[in-house]
Amino acid sequence: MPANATAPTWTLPQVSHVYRLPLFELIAQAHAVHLQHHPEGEVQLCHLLSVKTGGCPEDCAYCPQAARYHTGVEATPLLSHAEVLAAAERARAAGSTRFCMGAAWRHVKDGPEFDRVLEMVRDVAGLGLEVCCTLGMLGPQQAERLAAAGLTAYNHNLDTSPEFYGHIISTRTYDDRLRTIDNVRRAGISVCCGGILGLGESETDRISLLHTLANLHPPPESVPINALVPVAGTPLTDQPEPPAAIEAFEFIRAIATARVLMPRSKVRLSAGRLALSREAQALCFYAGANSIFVGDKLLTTPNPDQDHDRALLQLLGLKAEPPTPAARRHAAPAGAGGISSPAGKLAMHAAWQSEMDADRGRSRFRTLPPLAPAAADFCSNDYLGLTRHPAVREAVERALRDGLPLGSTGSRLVSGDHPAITALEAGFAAWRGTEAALFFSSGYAAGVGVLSTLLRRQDIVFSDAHNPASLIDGMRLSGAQRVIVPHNDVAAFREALRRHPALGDQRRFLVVESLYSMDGDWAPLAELAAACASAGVAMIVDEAHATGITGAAGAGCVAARPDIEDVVVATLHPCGKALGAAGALVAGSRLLRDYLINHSRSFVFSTAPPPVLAVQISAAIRVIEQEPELASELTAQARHLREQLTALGWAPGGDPDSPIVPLVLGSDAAALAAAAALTASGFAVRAIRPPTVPEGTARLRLTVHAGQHPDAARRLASLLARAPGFRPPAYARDEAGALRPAPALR
Ligand code: SAM
Ligand code: DTB
Ligand code: SF4
Repeated sequence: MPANATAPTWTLPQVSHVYRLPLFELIAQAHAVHLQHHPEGEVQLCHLLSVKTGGCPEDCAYCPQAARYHTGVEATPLLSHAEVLAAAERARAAGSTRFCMGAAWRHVKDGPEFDRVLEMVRDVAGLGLEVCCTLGMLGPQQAERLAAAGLTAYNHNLDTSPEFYGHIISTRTYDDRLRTIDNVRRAGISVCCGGILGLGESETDRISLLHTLANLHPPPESVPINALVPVAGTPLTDQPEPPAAIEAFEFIRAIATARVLMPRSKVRLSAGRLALSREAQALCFYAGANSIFVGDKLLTTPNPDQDHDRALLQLLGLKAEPPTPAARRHAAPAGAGGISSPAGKLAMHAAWQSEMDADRGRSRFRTLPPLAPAAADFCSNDYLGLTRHPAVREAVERALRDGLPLGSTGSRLVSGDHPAITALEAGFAAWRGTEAALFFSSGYAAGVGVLSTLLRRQDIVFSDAHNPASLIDGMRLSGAQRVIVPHNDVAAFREALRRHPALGDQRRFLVVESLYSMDGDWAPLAELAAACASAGVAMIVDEAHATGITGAAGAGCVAARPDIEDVVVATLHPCGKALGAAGALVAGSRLLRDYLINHSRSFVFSTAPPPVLAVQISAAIRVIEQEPELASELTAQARHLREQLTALGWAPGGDPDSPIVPLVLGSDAAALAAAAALTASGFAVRAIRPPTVPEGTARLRLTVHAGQHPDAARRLASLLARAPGFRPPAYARDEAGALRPAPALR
């Protein structure tokens, strides 16, 4: 017999009566009902994962994932099977017994993506977890396929009352929703259906929603009650008078009423817990809520820290619902079929192999190429040739001869500072014109370390759409709300500032590169800084490709520019490009340096770079200061290569004096073929493919170098012109500088 089959049908006046009982009476009744039907003090922990985020065509006024609203949620492709399985394993290890996968789809379509979701369902179920999906509207056959794959439950919310629904969503009807729920039910999948409070609905609407839910036949086995998580950019939040947050007591009333009306259902205290006090959550549990979503993220919005949840449950004397016997079997220690048993390892290798086979099929499989031949280097970032400069080599050799230790022996906080490193930091700060600098072990460690430290979870960070991975990962790790700004678009940035004001103690940051590695164009730093100055936004600038080749004494775009410097809290200077070494310096105030030494985990927990690296970088900086002609020659080489390509009908990207010269070819295969042909002729050239660059813009990223033979650029261009099958790229820059298909060139 299905759960709730014997539940009474509730009339609207009855529901209204329950909902409006004096609060303590309502909670007492709900608690009593709860004890009759559920184990006392048990809460099911569930984990949510957005397997396909953003880009949804629907217009749900609360939802950050609707494509039509500018919420900063990026549309991303369906996650890989391995990513989902790994997340499910982690969820299970952390005590969740239910794993819910969400996709921002209007409806489920048969096809390869749905096939992949079915595989995910099958394998997550295989871990012994309850599996729930929320994928939008569902037809009868698709529901059956999900059931066959082992789906436990399907989440499809009514969201609000039938009367208020039209104020919130216009692209699908209440009846559409009921049809999906019916299809789920008929396929034998259990129904998870609830709503959101705080959309601006009235008390009568809340009563009507609960009335509708309780009268589904049978009522849903699972009833998520969400409080609106307001997200800037959604119409609900951006209107002149956004709805007031739902009052905690109203929320508790809704939970308690749901418990009384649907005695056997799991009542899930879902989105919005960050805005509920621990005391309010405690009352929800007492009133019959017996499930929460754990993990620091719901689908796209933040959720309480899992340790805090654990502490709260412990404080209240509640315990997590135990895993099913199947899950316990799966979680058995190594040697009994766990991940480190031979079978687990074999399965893991098979999974990696199949993922990489798929990459190969899409021309996405990468191998480490042999060292670029010295002959014609058009791919390295050794812009000034400092990896081979005699003065740098001499400095390194002398230091080693003088007994410089080869390793740093540990992290700087533990092993202490080597004078070569402190000298580099002082020298670098003087060159760059800041109070201080701090040496990180790599550019990636600096990007991740600085951003994850300076940005707080409650902050807003505006991020250029073409920022590199190190910055993206640092921003992600910080948990700050990320607003993606179209590449180098100052007007769009000003508009984003307007749309995302700082509330309360929120801080706002802008994160950009000064010279974009894959596009070869300079950021409009002065204009961006002016916008930041008037809005009280702090800037962080990654000078990876600008350090050593531009600005005062070659120290980058921000150096000696007080108009920009005034809003910049940190500049990042990875040393693997023009400086010809590795590691990275972060420049700024003394306070910044102290703060990073104390809080930046990638600094604190990394072994310090070997002192010889500091000697090498210090020597490289001296060369840059003493030989400014290297940077001038680089600019001349860049202009020369662009002229050669343009004369032959190509449309190289990037700014005229930038040493990075992208030739966008479109498809991965075209870029790979072009790179292979040039390599075969003695040119070191690399194809750059997604995800490093946006889909459909695979390219050759050509770089020029001081000291390069002037004839090399001409030979490269003419080879491109003559090579069979090559044609001028299908992309060119429009007046605004954006890459656009260029049919005239085809
Ligand atoms: N596209 C699918 C659908 O609508 O069925 C699945 C994903 S959708 C994000 C799942 C549910 O999350 C929505 O029905 C809504 O109840 C809830 N939700 C979405 N955004 C929310 C927000 N900002 N605050 C609270 N709940 C939200
Ligand atoms: C539900 O009712 N709440 C969960 C689950 N079902 C899928 C989703 C909450 C999403 C909150 C907004 C977000 O994180 O994007
Ligand atoms: Fe799309 Fe679901 Fe968000 Fe509505 S709630 S916009 S259907 S992802």
